[in-house]
Amino acid sequence: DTRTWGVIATWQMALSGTAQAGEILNGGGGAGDAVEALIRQVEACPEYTSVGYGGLPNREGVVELDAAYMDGDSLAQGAVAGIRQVRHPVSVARSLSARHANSFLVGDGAGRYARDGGFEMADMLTDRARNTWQDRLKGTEGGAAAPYDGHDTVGALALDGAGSMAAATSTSGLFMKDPGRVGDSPLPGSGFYADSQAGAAAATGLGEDIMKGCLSYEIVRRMREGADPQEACDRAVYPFVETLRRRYGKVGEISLIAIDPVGRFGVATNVDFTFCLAEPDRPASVFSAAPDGQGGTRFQTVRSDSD
Ligand code: SD4
Repeated sequence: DTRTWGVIATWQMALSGTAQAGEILNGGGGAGDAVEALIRQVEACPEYTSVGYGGLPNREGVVELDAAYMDGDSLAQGAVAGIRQVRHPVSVARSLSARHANSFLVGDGAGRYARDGGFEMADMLTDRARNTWQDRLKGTEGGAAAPYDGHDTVGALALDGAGSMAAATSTSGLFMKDPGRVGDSPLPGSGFYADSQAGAAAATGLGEDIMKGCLSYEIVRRMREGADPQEACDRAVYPFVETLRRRYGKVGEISLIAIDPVGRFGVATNVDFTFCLAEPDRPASVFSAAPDGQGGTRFQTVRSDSD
């Protein structure tokens, strides 16, 4: 029996995590372990200023993190939002997914659950992130709201050799966000969704706009109805970007990834986007994607793990 497996994750920063997830899956490990390991690698790296340790703070200089986990077999979900001083928010989210109720916690309550549960606590603000924040404050003195940048969520989707799927996300959200602001990443159906019988999807970009279309659920819904992952991504994302432009008047960055129960992948984006994937005959590799301007997506290989 040569069941397939696959893992896909948002942004180039997920490359080494994707390689690790690939090893887990190739060795017969589960989709949940694969996405958690992938995301923990990105959370641990201080160089990545949009996830976990080293993530950029809110406008008061406090790092508030959002993360989620979903099991595609049981549909169990766990999430945290605005959690502070926790080393690995994704692991807290996964732990919460074991609960029938009280599985999505915010702020102090999320922090207390993590501390009481023995999760590693840490000061998540690096000197580098503090300096970036201070520079931005100076740059906007007396001015309007600070511009947003450096806000790349890691989203990961895996299919394991037993046919199970999982999704997970982790982010520090928008740099200079208001205290208490929550993005799409911990919200089921917007930032992520996984159903082992239909497929899985995850998002990165301006959460407020991703939420308007519940885009991760929308993509999974289309796969359930028979679309392949690329078709599902293209048809869910590009018309919606136009809808927002027309009805709301503007649209932020939106990028989605997807995988289906036979290991096919899909991506749609309205920016220059990078993502990583690994599958049995392909080592972890980085690809770039961009809209082709005709309702579809253009791809390029950037590099592979072995380069
Ligand atoms: C949020 N979706 O908090 C996240 C940020 C992000 O690329 O992914 N930016 O809205």
